[in-house]
Amino acid sequence: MSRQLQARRTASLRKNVWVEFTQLAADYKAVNLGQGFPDFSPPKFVQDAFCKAVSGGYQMHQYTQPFGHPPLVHILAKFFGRIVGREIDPLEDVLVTVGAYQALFCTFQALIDEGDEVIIVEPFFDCYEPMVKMAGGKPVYVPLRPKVEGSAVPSSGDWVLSPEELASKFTPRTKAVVINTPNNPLGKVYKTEELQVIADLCIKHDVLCISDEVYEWLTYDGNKHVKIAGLPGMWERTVTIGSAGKTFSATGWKVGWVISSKQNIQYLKIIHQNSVYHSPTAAQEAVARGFEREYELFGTPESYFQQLPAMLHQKREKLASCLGGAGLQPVMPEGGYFMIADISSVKVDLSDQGTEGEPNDFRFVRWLTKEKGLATIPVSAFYSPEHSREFDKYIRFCFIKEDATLNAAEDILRKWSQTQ
Ligand code: IK2
Repeated sequence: MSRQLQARRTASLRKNVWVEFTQLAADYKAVNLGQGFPDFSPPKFVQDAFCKAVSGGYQMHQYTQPFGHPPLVHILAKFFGRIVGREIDPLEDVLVTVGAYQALFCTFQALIDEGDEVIIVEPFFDCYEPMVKMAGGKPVYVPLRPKVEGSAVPSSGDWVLSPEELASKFTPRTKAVVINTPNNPLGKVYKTEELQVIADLCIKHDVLCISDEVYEWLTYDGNKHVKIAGLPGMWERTVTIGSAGKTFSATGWKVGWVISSKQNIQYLKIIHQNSVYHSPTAAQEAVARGFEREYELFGTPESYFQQLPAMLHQKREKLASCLGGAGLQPVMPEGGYFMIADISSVKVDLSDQGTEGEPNDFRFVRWLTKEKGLATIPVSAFYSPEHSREFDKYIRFCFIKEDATLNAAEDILRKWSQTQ
């Protein structure tokens, strides 16, 4: 073909970090603390619900309602209505999507126009940037920065936004701000006061807030997840995104959702019905049953939303102690299932791990995977090119892994520290 093959919208997009590093982990059969998925099964009650759905008659194998399987939209509306303390209309205020990925895609496609500016708080889940660009928007970045350098046990809570810096990013072209709480990769859980600063600016400048809350149940040490949509004046201007993959440890099911006011959701529906039409029926059915159970058990020790963070809390402690032992300074996450660690005190020769000028963390992660058999993710992939150099001294570990996997990682780190 002699004519231009590549559509312009793909031309300025960066290489996707998951493609290279997931393949590298597989090629080197590394202990994988890289990509964020559990290496264990989802809880039995949702697995049983899925099996029951699959053997439950022809309807579960056919199309369901395009904007969400009826039992799922009803329970999502009931569940989240109780949390935000308002009536949520299951048919107008909820859209079920193919994972949170497609929820994000629909949001940017439906609400961002050519030339709109979208403020993205860094570090950010990497797909926000290409999705904004594919919609014709312009990403504008503002980083969380650690406020206490060198504290004994650095915490993700020490990473904060400067209200002045954030305010300076708003212009008449700003259409939306994107936040992620609990944050991937940092684990920061925004406090109400921090969300209020963002909310006040959104209201002042008449801007939307896109709030990615896929790790909402995973908080530690008494930190509480707060929904910005629940703050005064924010419901109409907030688009809240969730994921059954993260909620029920079933990332392969690809069920996600968006909850917002009808005035926003109506436009997301246009993108959704003209792209994927709906998320698989049986998976939606199983997620609905999972939420129905959790609705009844909410706040009790039997609730999976209590049990999963309790289990992850122990894994977080285990990982933090073995990283520290190997000279990698962890930043203790308040939420989510990732931990970043500072690699600056580790001295290794990275000269043959990629091209000169590439961020240090990319080269370090290649070295760690190939030479030590431990797969992780470079943190600068979660930053814009303008800020990535400032943060390329960190790598990310995923701790939603079997204890056997974490033990294998601990062994690698222990042996390595003995040779340092
Ligand atoms: N939003 C955030 C913040 C996510 O972390 C994810 C999933 N990412 O996990 C991969 C990793 O970081 O290793 C998503 C959205 C997408 O969620 P879903 O799997 O429901 O599409």
